Amino acid sequence: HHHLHHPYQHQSGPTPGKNPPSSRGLSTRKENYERDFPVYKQPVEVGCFSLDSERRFFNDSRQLRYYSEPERNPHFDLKDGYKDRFIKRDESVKEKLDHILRWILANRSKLSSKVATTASPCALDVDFVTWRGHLTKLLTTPYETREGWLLAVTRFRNTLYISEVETEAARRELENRTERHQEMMYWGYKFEQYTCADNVHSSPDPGGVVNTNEAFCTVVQTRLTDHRLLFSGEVDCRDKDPNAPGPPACYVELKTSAEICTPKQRSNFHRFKLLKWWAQSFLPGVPRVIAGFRDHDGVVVTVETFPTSKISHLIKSEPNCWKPTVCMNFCSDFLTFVKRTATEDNPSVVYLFSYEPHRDVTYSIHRDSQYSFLPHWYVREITS
Ligand code: 0WD
Ligand code: CA
Repeated sequence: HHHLHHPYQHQSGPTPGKNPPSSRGLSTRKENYERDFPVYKQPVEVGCFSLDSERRFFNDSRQLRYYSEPERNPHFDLKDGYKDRFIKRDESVKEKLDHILRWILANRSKLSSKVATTASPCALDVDFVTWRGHLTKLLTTPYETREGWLLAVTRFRNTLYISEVETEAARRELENRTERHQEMMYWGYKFEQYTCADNVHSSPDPGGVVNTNEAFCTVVQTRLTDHRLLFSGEVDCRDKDPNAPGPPACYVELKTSAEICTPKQRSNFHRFKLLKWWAQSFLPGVPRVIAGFRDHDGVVVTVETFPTSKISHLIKSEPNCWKPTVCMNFCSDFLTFVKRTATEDNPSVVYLFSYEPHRDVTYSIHRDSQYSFLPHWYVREITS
């Protein structure tokens, strides 16, 4: 094991094929990231988009739903409708950043202070474009001991685009999902149907069809240390009250989780699940996570609210628990590492960053490969 004071190992510049991986990695050891909390600007919503029941893109909030508070002990049956009222998104279609890129093209004027000229290489006034879910994975990396990740990065007009690539292990897991596991993945969407209404004045319709093609996504801009970020994340619903604060403060994240019966289950919930919930909602500034705790038979027995800002205090009693500062400092240092590494500005070049549990982050470089992800329609439109 390494004993480094700095998260970076010595880097002798990108001479592909010559450096062994150990000489150009980024440490993922949590001890290296326990410093002051980095600057993270309050996230601002700059737009939103919707994906309809056929996964078509709309530059508006038509799929935004309204939170309808259930009873504290509702007895929602999450199994209902799995066989006959469920339309599942085709997971074999890899959408990469396409929806975000479509949003950028439709809203380009909002993202550039300057009039685009050939002399100005910075087409967008941001350093990174990605999904919120990819950033969540980065935040939790120093505590992730089970699953690795692959992130493809392309520098184009001085903006770095980050898009996930499915790992071999994830693909195998997807293939080997049991019938029980498939059904359990439906439970989360069914909980949304019990608690979300289509309009301010309507009520949830548990008798309807659950269609996982439908989504409402917020697009937020913020800054982590010296990294200007633009990312999008799916939002489950918003506060019904018209006097509620504006987005993202009115947004609500819905979760389901197994009910907690033993001290061991409680500790695991704090150490693993609350870390993921906190990271996901903290990034876009979603203030509330509402959890439906279900029994082994898929019936929600209690509903509880977790204010995002209180989650990190809740876990302080837990021995060797996670720390928000470690998550944010690792993410900031990873983005610095990406900026230094992905230097060639070329839409068909991919820098592939790889994390395997208990290892450093390493990278490899790929030209015109299967990993290229910026579509021609985007490159053409941005360049013209
Ligand atoms: O291409 C990819 N590798 C991915 C694409 C990975 C993750 C997401 N996506 C896309 C999809 O277009 C989806 O609409 O991202 C959108 C959601 O993005 P996100 O908010 O950045 O993702 P994340 O924070 O991981 O998940 C938020 C919600 C999930 O809710 P829970 O409560 O389980 O965290 O988005 C859903 C899910 O409901 N979700 C997805 N929907 C479609 N495709 C996916 C996915 N791959 N992953 C999570
Ligand atoms: Ca959710």
